[in-house]
Amino acid sequence: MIDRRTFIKAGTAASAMLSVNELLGSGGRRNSVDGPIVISTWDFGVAANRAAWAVLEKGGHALDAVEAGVRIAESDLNNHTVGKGGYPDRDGHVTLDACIMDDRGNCGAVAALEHIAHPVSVARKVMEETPHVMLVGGGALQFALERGFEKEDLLTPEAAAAWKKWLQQKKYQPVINIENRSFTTEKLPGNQYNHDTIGMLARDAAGRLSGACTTSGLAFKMHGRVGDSPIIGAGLYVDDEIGAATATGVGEEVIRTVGSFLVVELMRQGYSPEDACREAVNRIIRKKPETAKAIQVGFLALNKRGEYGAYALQSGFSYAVCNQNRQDLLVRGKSVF
Ligand code: SD4
Repeated sequence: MIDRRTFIKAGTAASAMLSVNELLGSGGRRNSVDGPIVISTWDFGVAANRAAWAVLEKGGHALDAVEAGVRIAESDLNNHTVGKGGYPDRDGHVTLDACIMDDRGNCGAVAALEHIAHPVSVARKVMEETPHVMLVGGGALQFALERGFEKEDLLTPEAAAAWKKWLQQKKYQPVINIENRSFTTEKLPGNQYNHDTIGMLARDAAGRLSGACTTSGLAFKMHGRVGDSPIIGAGLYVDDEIGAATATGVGEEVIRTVGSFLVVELMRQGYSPEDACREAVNRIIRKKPETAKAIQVGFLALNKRGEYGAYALQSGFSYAVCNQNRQDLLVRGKSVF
């Protein structure tokens, strides 16, 4: 795990270490690097970025990079918020949500998918091999099996134990910053954390943008609940003319504000990635001020020039940055509260 001393304040030391070009415009600092870049949410983004970088440094497509990257988080059984090993819903089902989007506006998604360890790859198949954008539940599973994905039991003994412990109290409360290992001491039953979606954005050597987002959603959610992560425009959006954005945190508020689309549209208006993310966070606060104080939502954005930034409701949000200068940077995101 990354020691918190390796965190670098966005826009301060990071600029120096990365030889970042700081461009002032539309009232905000802009961090940018030439060449390929991949950024992703939370601490586990560092390992995921490395897998994406292996694709990018060989001149590969950003789409292949983000798929390879987030699959690392999906495979990590110690991670109880993405893929196999994810915490189940209140009825004991592990249901996964994911989406992927490329530079040409192609996108695919799956929601409430059970028994398949790599939902992002099923989402990519939906994108490439069907006329549709999203498949859900039993239909998504049927499609995955037809495409040769293996049917697995995704509920690990650790996740089952945490669920049983949770059932003793049955109190559902998303807790601020429970997502982030580096900044919180609060944990759920099973000594684990509530939710950590991985959202990843990449620009490849040819300048093409792509993104992916994958999660097991909020731990112990209602059966059938789908968050923002598989919803194009909410959990992820890519517009190759402008930039890309992704979200993490309590998905209901991200869906309400169509958060990732909003961030991209703000960048279209000239906002820096960080300013666009901050404005999207402020939109959540304006719509539901009381709710916003009690939850976490973080946005992460990358524009066509390779400038990146993030903003969250609460402190404690982190994101990982990987480019030709450095592959393991973890940045502490700025926040309103
Ligand atoms: C959801 N946005 O299902 C996801 C959860 C998440 O950090 O991002 N947690 O609402």
